[in-house]
Amino acid sequence: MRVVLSEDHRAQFPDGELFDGTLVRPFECPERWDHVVAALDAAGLDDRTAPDLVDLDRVQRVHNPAYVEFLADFWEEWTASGRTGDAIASMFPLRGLRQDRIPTDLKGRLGYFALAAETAITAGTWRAASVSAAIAQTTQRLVAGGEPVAFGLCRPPGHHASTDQFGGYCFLNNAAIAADGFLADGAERVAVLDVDFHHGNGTQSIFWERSDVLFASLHGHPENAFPYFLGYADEVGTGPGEGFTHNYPMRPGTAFDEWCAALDNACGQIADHRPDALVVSLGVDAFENDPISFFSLTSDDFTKVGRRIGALEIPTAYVMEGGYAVAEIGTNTVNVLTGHNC
Ligand code: Q9C
Ligand code: ZN
Repeated sequence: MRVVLSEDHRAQFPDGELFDGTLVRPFECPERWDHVVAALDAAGLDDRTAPDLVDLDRVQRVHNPAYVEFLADFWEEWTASGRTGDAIASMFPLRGLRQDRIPTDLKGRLGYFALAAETAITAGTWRAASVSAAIAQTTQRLVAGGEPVAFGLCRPPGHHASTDQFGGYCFLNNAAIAADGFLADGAERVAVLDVDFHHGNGTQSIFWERSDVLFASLHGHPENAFPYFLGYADEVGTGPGEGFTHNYPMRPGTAFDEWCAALDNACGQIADHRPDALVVSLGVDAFENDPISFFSLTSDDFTKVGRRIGALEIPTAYVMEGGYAVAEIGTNTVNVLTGHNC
């Protein structure tokens, strides 16, 4: 299996994550990547490829150009204004406030494009996020070119990023960029399967009105889990996209039997869609010991997840999303990938 990766991910590592009233060491940390690489090494998955340069025209088929410009330029403006710390949003265009005006003030602009306050923009954010998107693009291109399956070790993750919002550790929606890349390369139908513990709100919103990209997500119930305000079962898409979004919210303590039944349903819906390609948002934070999640999948369960996805026999691009049990993230991720091929 081809694996696409880059050391440039290290550029994204904020000084702190806003958590329970203090700044803690970010859960989304560079060692996550090291543990995945170590597990790939141990499993003999050593067919490594560096990403091509990011294709920004394709990124802008998914993301608002003003948002991309914001991400690319913000840090320079932030430091030019005399600030030295990371940029954390604290005011957002919420209920009763205008959403049709982008402030000129930097904190106003930051809040306009932010979804949540735990995710800081740092000196290296654009570097890491754009390379992460490039990894998704190269992974997609390998699969479009005939590889039956490939893995993009994206970091930072992407599935919470919408067309013009960052948050939940995400800046550019790597999975959506890959899915759209398949369409740009001639696919008629694509599916995105999101098995990260958190709802893929960004991916859902990007494809909400479209019938060519089916989106299915298994996640912690929004009454109980981030991102809280999307991911209910009655969200099915709208207009031409109606019936092409499928949500499986599940409650705290959900174990593999129930989770796997949802996966099986989602896989049936994906098969019925007859996609030319599949993108998997591969978060492994459904793991029992994940520090910020509440499902109880075991490491062995992840092998079965890969086997179920592989049984679809659809050309598949896996892109890394979450997973914060750092010591086990490698085993869990690689178990999915090796399960896919057996
Ligand atoms: N009390 C991904 O897995 N908030 N993002 C956590 C915990 C943010 C997760 C708060 C979680 C974002 C890609
Ligand atoms: Zn997650």
